[in-house]
Amino acid sequence: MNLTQADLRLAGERPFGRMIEEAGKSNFNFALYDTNRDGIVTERELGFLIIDNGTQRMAANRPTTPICIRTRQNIQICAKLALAGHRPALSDMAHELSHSLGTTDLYGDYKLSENLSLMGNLRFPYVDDDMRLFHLDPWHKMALGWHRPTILSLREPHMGIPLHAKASDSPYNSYILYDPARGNREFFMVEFRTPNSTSASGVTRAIYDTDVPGTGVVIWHVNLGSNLQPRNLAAPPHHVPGIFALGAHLSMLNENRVWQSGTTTPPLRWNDGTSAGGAKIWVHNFPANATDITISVGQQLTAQVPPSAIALERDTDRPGADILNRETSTVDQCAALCRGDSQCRAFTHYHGRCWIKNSVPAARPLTGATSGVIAGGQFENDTDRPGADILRTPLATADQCAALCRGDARCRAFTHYQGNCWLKNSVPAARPLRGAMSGVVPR
Ligand SMILES: [Ca+2]
Ligand SMILES: [Zn+2]
Repeated sequence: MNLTQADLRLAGERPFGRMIEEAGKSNFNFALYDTNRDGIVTERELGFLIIDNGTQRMAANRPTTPICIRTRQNIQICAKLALAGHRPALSDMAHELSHSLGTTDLYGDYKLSENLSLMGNLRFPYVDDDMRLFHLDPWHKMALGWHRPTILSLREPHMGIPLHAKASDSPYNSYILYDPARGNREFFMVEFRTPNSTSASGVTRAIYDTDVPGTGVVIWHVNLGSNLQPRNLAAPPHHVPGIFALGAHLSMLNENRVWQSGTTTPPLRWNDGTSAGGAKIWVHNFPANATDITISVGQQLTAQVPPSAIALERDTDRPGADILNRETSTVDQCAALCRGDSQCRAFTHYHGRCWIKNSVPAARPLTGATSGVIAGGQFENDTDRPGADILRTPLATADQCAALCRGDARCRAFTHYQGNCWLKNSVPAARPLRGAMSGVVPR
């Protein structure tokens, strides 16, 4: 046994080396856990949590390597070991055990992840036997292979996205918001956190993420290095971890970073200060005991047609259905005129004049004319249009639901609610429904 106390201890804390030696001498059958039968037990095969009776609340994770321990059964232990005193916080033990799986600390001077990730500044070293516990941040869940988020581009608006706080894995447990031009090392992750959980009997109880400080959306800014591990942001004299939860502004540092019902973020910004396309995140209203909510992402968070939803048609006229015509020098001005009129469904710009239309007349070739069709119609927030269903299908966003309706000649209206899309062959009366988005498609 070459291992010495000095190999493993935190400065003068405890005889880690002795504890591990003793474990190796025990009759515990480590060979049972050498699943790939290479004579070595690693942290991929067995989790080690060593609790001593000498220290109180300290916790750490130390590898046995480069020196490995040889056990009585002539098996080597070359593993990461979670170490704890006998009265540590539960979160400290979970934190140290997770290091054996490869998690990374997200500490920082501003406590940006405090109480929102097991890897943040969440520890309670001054309280004996503290039982508070939080989930890992969504990046760690993804990195560990526990969860696959839904990926959305910040280049397009996404209206009415379902977001689920459920213990079971769902594609709507978190989203990655990214800019294709920016690559895969800097992006945002969005999740819904709540201490509530709906049981089979429908009773809301605090069993999921019990001690998260508030109910709402947590927005993570993720910065990775070339090894795709969190890259700490050098901002001397302060330290900011590579993954941190966004507050509304700097004055919110050290405050609750849960975005509550009905709140809207300022435009998201990248670390170099540039705007992420002006995109904001809008948390739709939700009741206090919600476990499923709805958010939207985009520049315009009101019920407006997003500018990108206009499909331009070159050398095309759409004669008829005119509600207004006016001189405009550019197609953009004509499109803006249409967007600014709630009745406008299409427009044609020709020889410096703009016609806006309250329906979408048939297209005809006309050299020099540019037409445009409003793709989406207006979204009706928190609105259901029950009945007249011709199709129901799971779809992540209300945008996709609207597109499905536009592509189906029978469809006159749609409702998107909790990740499902209903298409309707008439326009049923509107009824309020929190989290639902409906729309009427002009035909
Ligand atoms: Ca092995
Ligand atoms: Zn740690």
